[in-house]
Formats: sequence, C-alpha cells, structure tokens
Amino acid sequence: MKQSQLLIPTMKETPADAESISHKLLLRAGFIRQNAAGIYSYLPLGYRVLRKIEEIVREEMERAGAVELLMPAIQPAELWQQSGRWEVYGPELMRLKDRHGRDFALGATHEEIITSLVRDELNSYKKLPMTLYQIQTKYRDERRPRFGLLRGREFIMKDAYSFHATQEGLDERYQIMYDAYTRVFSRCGLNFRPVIADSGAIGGKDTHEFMAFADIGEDTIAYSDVSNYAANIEMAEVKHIPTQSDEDELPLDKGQAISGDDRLIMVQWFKVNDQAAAVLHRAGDEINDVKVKNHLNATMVDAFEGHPAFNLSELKNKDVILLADNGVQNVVNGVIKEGEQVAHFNVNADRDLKAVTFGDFRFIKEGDPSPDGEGTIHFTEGIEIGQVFKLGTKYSESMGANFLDENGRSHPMIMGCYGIGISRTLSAVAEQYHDDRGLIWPASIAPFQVHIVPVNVKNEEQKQLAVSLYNTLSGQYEVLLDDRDERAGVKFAEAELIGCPVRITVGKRASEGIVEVSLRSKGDKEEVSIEQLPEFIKEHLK
Ligand code: 9G3
Repeated sequence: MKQSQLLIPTMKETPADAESISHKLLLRAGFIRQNAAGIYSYLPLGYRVLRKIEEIVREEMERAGAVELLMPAIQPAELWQQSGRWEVYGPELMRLKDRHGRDFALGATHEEIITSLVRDELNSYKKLPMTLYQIQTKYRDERRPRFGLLRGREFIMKDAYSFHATQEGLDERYQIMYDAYTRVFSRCGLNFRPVIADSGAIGGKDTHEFMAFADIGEDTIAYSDVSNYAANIEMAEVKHIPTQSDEDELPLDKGQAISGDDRLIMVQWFKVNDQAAAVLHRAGDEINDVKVKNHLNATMVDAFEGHPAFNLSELKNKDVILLADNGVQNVVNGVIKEGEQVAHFNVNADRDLKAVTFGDFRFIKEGDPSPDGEGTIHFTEGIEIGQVFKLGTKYSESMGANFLDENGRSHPMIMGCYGIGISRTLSAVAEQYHDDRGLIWPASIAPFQVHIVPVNVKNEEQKQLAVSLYNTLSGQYEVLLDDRDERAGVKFAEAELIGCPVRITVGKRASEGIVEVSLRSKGDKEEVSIEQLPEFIKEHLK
C-alpha cells in the first residue's frame, strides 16, 4: 500500500484528555479517532490491526469446533423480558423504540438472541453439543467511558455460546475454549494469564477471566508468588487460619473495654435486596461486597449508612442479616465499635456471636497466604480481554430452550458462553508494546509487516529502488511504501510512531544496491544488500 493513499492523520502533540498510553498513541499514530465519548472510528491502520486480531480469533474458534454466524445488534425487548433481564439492567443497556413505538435494546451481549434461536431450531439431544460464535459490535452505555478502546460504549466482541445435553459436555467444551483463548492471546503477543473470576449477574458458576497485564488495568489480580494461583481480587478467597490465645475470656459488656487495634471489630452495613445486613470484620480488613452478594445469592448489595445502632440482643430478633468475617473468630475480648460508639466489649465469638453467620467476606491482602496453601499473595493490575463462563441452565430455563433426551424426556440445555474483547485486545497490545517513540506491533497483528522509507523521493535512484523493492516484496509480505514528498526526519519519526516491525530505509547507498534495515522492536540498524533482504526479513518476521 502507498502511504500517500492512506488516511494516517498523525499528531505531534498528545491529546490532553487521553489518559492511557495506548489511547494517546493510537490517537497520535492515526489509528483511531473519537466521534463521541466511548465511540470511535477505526482509521485504516487501526482497522487493519483489528481485522488481524479477528482472523486469529476465527482460526482458533474454527480449530475449537465453533461455527461462526452473525446476530442482529438491535434486539427485541420481548426476549429480554423472557430472560428477566429487561428490568435488571439499568441505563447501561441502551434502548430504543422503532417507528411503531416497539421497544428494542442495542445488543450489550447476545445470550437472549442465541438462546431463542437455538430454542426454536434445535430440540434433540442428537443435535447437541453445538458451539456458535459471532464477531459483532456491542453497545454498553458506560457511565464513564475512558482509556480509548479499553472502556468504550461501542466495542467489538467475539461472543460464543455452547449448548450441551450434559454437564460433562459443558466441562469439556469449557476447557477447549479456555485452551483456544490461551492460543489467541499468545498469538497476539500478549503477556496475559487466566484468573478465577466472579460470574457476576449472569449466573453460572465456573468462570475465568483472561487478564492482560498493564498498569492501567482496572482489574486487580491477586496471584501467588509460588503456585499458579491467580484470581480477580473480587473472587480471591481468604484462607482462615485460626489462632489460639491463653487470655481469659472476660464477661461480655462488664468492667472496662480493653483497648488495642487487634481487638477492634467494625460493623459494615449493607442493603441486601430489601433487607439490612450487618457484617462484622476486624479493623484493617475491608469487606468485599461481591462475596457478601454471592454468599446471600442476592442481586443487589449496596453499602449504606443510616442503619439501626448495632446491638446483638436486639438485632438477632429483627430480620437483620448478621454476618461476620472469619477473622473475627481470632479476636479475644474484642470491642465492637460503630464510628466512635462502643457497641459491645469483651466480645468472644464462640460465646457471644452464636447468632452470627461466619464466612469469608473480606478482600484478600498482599502478604496473605495464597488460598491454595502455596506461597504468598501479591497484587498486579490487568485488563480483562476475555471471559469464559459456565452458564448452566439460567437462560435455557427462563427462555424454554429444551431438548428431548434419548427417552423422549425434555430437559433445559446446559450452556456456556465465551467472550473476547477484540477492540480491547488491540488496546491491550498497545499498552504492552510501545516505547517513547511510539507503537511496536508484534508481526502477527502489525498493520503492515514491512515499511519501506526512501530518504529522498526526489532522488531518482532512491525512488526507483524503493518502488522496485515494494513491488518484489509485496508478493510475499504486507508492505507499506512511504511515497510522500516529506522531510526524512518526519518520515522516520512517523515510521517509529506507527510501529511496523521491519523498516527498510533506502538512502545514499541505493546506487550500490545497499539499504538499511531496522527492527522496530530493537534499536539496531544494519546495512544489507538487496539480495540478502528476503532472507533477513523472513528471519526477523518469525
Ligand atoms: C447488559 C449490559 C452489560 C452487561 C451485560 C448485559 C456484562 C452482561 C456479562 C456478559 C457475559 C458474557 C457473552 C460473551 C461473554 C460475556 N455486561 N454482561 O450480560 F445488558 Cl448493559 O456479557 N456474554
């Protein structure tokens, strides 16, 4: 491709409102342009990278036995009413009315569509298992879109759905997709890992998130420094290690409270659906509302103030849910405080907290022992680029997607769903592959593999050689020729910004058939004869 034909509006300055490095560089290098908050155009170079990532995904989905189809972005509200999610999702689900006043949703995901399709078209165990996927634009009206393509309101996702007659079938398919995701992200050159994750509002039990490491990542990953344990911090379980104390248990609320932070027990209140829940925890520990929500199997859990004063004898009679983090069991003669008020003192869990349900409710902390018993927990930030879920029968039951087994009995299909953020993956690669001069694309997804830059297009010899190299190399590589009449410094700086892996500079020694080759991922440049060029390129594009 000739650069004079392409729209690559590079920028010298970094746009002020771009916070993440990938957002800055994708804008500066002319890969994307914003049309509205969280809504972008993919310009030619950005779109070429996007399509490469899609092709890798298609190859691995094909290898994993998934079949591609395409579903509508506009979804009838009836389907979301059948699944019960029309009411569950708030303003994040973009909705519209057609000219007849009928309600529709802009597709944030496609469980409802795919389940209704399979419900209407498949009904025998003989037709299962079936794994279908699409690569489609998704719409989610994020309150605060940010970091460019990392958190957009319109983005591109590969979403796959599998349908099974048995749990074993789902377990097997889950592993196949998990392995396919590992291949996809490895082929994109990403530094990533799968982590144990929370299945959130979509139900289902097993789920893993694929996290690309990046400081800008909005997810915190707790991982062991010894084993391969890793979990989204929302899901990381805290291993309770009971401690013994030879201190005598003092009578509850009699005498004086003994001070000391290690005796302090705090109360965190939550509104759970329409009930109040008090969660006791040791000072210094923080309650993880996702753990409270999952423990109570609730849909809404919000921390709230303005609750009744904490009083053990009163509250156990009211319909207040009383919970305590396991850590409270290690407190001897504890002091339960609300703000500055002492609610109780000389509290000893085994004697005084019988009405309280104990569980793992706190966030894991750096330095905690790894839940698998091997090593210590450390934190790092990650960008969620993929998710695999075991959905079970949540959608097939609510939407009546059943199959007849070999005895003619009807059962709801068992489902899995699997997502890859295509546009997010593009940004994650940019987050991991750049330097102070610009982007550094891995060869597998670079917009072009070879970038030919003649130093001076007015010099006939340089121009001739550049064009002839372009013509020969275009046969086996994707080549970008900078045919513009620009100063050399500008062309070199832009080549570095765009970040194609191999650059061929045609300069003074063109008359001797010598060109300079450089790899964007390494600084070194070397002069090679045009005869050596094909070998050099093949060697370095592996
Ligand atoms: C919505 C809105 C936002 C959402 C969802 C629905 C996330 C929603 C979870 C999933 C689960 C999987 C298939 C591919 C892989 C992920 N945000 N989720 O269901 F209406 Cl506004 O999307 N879906």
